[in-house]
Amino acid sequence: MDIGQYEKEIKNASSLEKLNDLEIKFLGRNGLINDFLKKIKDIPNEEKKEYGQKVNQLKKDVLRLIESRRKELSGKKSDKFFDETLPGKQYPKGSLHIVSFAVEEITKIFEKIGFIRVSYPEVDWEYGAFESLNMPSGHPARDDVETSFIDAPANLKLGKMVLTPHTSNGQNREMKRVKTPPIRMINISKCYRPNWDATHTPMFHQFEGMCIDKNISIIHLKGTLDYFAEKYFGKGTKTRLRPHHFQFTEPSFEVDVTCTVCRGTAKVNGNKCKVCKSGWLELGGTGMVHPNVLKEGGIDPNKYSGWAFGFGIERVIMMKYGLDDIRNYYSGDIRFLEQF
Ligand code: FA5
Repeated sequence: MDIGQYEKEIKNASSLEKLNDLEIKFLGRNGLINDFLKKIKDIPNEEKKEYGQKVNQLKKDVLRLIESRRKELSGKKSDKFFDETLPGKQYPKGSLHIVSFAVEEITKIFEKIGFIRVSYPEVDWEYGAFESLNMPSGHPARDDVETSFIDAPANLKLGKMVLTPHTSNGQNREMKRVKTPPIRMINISKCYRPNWDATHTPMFHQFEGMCIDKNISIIHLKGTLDYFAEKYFGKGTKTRLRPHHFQFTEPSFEVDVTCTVCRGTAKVNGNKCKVCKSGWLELGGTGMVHPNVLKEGGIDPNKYSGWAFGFGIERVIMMKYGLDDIRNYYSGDIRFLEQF
């Protein structure tokens, strides 16, 4: 049981592979040191204890020598040729989802002109989604936005719980949060409506702008829409307002932007533009905040006025990149998503 014999062999091991072989030879199940242990049964009882201690000590010493030689050999440069100039492995890079990216882009555009990004609940009371917006219970305008109700007890004052069909539920909450104008809000959130086709998904996102202060007029609204259209869709994009009806704005409009494909000319290579047919694409709804909505938010309509708009994020992305089916955004098809 002389350690010297082991030490010599271990120190002479010229590679990690050779050292591994030695480890098996000395310490393996059928190795030399285990052979000593197996022989313990032949040792007289009074010597067994001392014999066992010696074998254990030998085992520890051999292990220590092997580990220290292993460290020396690992630090040595491998003899195998390694080309350091070869390019490394390329791991796929993740990126933001097309909708998350647009949310960030839109937030930045509005923050530059002093709008504050907020996010209000996606599950709200009927009060927030309708009553506070001048749409009392039973009003036919409520049918314009089909609503999904939550199976939960109703609140006596606030009504049933709904999955918000639009971000306009944030208007009343923001007025009550800020209390005294000026208010410049950009509310971005998920919305829910039971639709499913190339331009409608049951879950989608809206961004709702609202500006309230003294002497705010449609001029400010138009200026803000033009600013957004140029920043988001590109220089030269124009907007127009078409009369419309919303219960919570008066007057109300639909906003169009010049088509991103034909740049408002309605023609591509001499033919009618297939995307817009008219030179214009519909962006969403807008208008001057109705006096009843201001009152419900605790704001005096004789002192303050304001405007609001609500646009679909999936739709503006569609318009910007000329996409034809928003269901692709949520199909989970990486080949579609990694294009953006
Ligand atoms: C509204 O939701 C109003 N709350 C907008 C508004 C706000 C008007 C403030 C006035 C003042 P509308 O139902 O038209 O309006 O929806 C606005 C936009 O949401 C649509 O133009 C469309 O871009 C988007 N949108 C609506 N439903 C869906 C859907 N199922 N999937 C994807 N986008 C949708």
